[in-house]
Amino acid sequence: MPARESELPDTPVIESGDAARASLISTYPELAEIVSSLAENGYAILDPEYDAGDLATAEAFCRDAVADRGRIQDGWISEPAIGRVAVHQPIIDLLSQLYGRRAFPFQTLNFEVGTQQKPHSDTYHFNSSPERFMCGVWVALEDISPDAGPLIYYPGSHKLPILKRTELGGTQLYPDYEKHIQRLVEDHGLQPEYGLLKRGQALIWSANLIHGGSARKNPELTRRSQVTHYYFEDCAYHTPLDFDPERGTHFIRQPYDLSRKKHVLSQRKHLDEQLSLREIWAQRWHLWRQRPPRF
Ligand SMILES: O=C(O)CCC(=O)C(=O)O
Repeated sequence: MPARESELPDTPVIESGDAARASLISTYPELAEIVSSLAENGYAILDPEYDAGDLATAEAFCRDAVADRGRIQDGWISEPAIGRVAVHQPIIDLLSQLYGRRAFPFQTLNFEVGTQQKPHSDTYHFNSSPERFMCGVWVALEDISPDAGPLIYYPGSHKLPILKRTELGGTQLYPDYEKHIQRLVEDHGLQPEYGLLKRGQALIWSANLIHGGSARKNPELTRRSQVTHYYFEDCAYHTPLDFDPERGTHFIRQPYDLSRKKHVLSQRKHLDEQLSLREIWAQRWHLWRQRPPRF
């Protein structure tokens, strides 16, 4: 990892030019396949060798706690095994190498069944300045059946320009965004692939990769899984979805770094905005809610 701030890249290494990626591969030859898959397709599948006990506990959490609720955000607050999957050091080290800045997990989601979530890019939910320093790591907690509504993603879509909230027409409600993404998929002739992962495998997706949950062909089937969202050090973090068109400002996040167990301040040098009152209160609420994780 680069030691000094001045050496930190402005673009993730995997999304930089050939020279940066070649240099990464010459340092870590074992990463060649992952690097080229992320660069070309915007995703990579691997086995990060999670602890078998943690996978079993996280799966049981999906079965018992998530169950009918569909999803639980930040299950690590009550279940340490979920936190341990999120802070799994080999994944943090790998992401840090692939992006050129230290990665940190800031949110988990656990699912019992397929989400059937419409296609979207995480850059609309969580973006950064410099942009694209965010990714998702989706972990199969059981073997995923094609009929269970597996993850769906569109290889290559991460190369599309990042959509700005102001580019959306209409009332700019979330369904307008989803329609816009559907049009993009059709206009670009993007072809889907499905995440038929085996238990313990993980899929890394780039911030701008279009993905979602496919149809559950067999509603009896479970699709126990965990996704952890990661940001990278020394950026500003924001939520484009909550862009304030009247003020022309982003909603700035102060994400909680699960690996270091503290909030990370958005770096003001990357922004020319002031924090809104809402953001200041959101920050205080997060601090109040913060409790020492047990993992
Ligand atoms: O697991 C899924 O079906 C989708 C998850 C997802 O889209 C997300 O976490 O951004």
